[in-house]
Amino acid sequence: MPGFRLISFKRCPYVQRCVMILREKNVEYDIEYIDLSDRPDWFNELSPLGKVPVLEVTRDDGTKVVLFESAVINEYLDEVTPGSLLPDDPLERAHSRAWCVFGTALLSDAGDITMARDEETLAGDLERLGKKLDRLEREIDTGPFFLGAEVSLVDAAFVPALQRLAWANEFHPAMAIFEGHPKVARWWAALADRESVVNSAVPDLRQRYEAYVGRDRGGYRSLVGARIAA
Ligand SMILES: N[C@@H](CCC(=O)N[C@@H](CS)C(=O)NCC(=O)O)C(=O)O
Repeated sequence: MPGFRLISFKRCPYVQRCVMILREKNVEYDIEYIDLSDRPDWFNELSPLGKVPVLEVTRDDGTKVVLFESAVINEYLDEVTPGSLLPDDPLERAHSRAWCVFGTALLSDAGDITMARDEETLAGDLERLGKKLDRLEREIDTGPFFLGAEVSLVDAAFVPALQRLAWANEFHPAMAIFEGHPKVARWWAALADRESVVNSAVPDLRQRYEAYVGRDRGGYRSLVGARIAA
């Protein structure tokens, strides 16, 4: 097995996806945290897009390959470890990958609602999010996970979005994010306490997230952030 060094930023949702899969697959790895607001030179050199996650893979002969993009990293990790977290059938596999992309879109919506600074913006963001959650609700079958009984790469793609939506919902329950979406709520409930999800980020992720969302942003505070600060 090659050596794995994952470069992370403590609050990064995309890195969480990769850590979850490393843990689901019982892979040994080193993790190194950087400060994205003060990027070390070696990171600028290493990361082609200047983003985390980056997975530096050391082959048995000592040569290294740098992978980037959470979805690409996860597919690679899945391929080189026993058992597959994607369906065998090419069409079903493509369908799963498509839903991983949907997970990224949901993460973007979750970011928008946590950062909305006025009620009008928040209402628009919530409407857009609601439509996505309605669609997701129709897509989930028997659960408990997206593809059924077993965790898959699709679950990993959604974990950061579902986690942040659950937090936003607590701070601002009027959002009622999971109301009318019982399957999505059950799905997150099945994932939330899983070891790979709990340990997908640093233990104080939630405090870091709260500090970030609640902090003064150029004289403004997001509505969710204001609830945290209150
Ligand atoms: N599509 C990328 C997104 C990664 C990403 O945006 N990471 C953020 C941190 S959470 C980052 O490194 N941002 C720094 C930048 O954009 O300069 C993935 O899935 O890995």
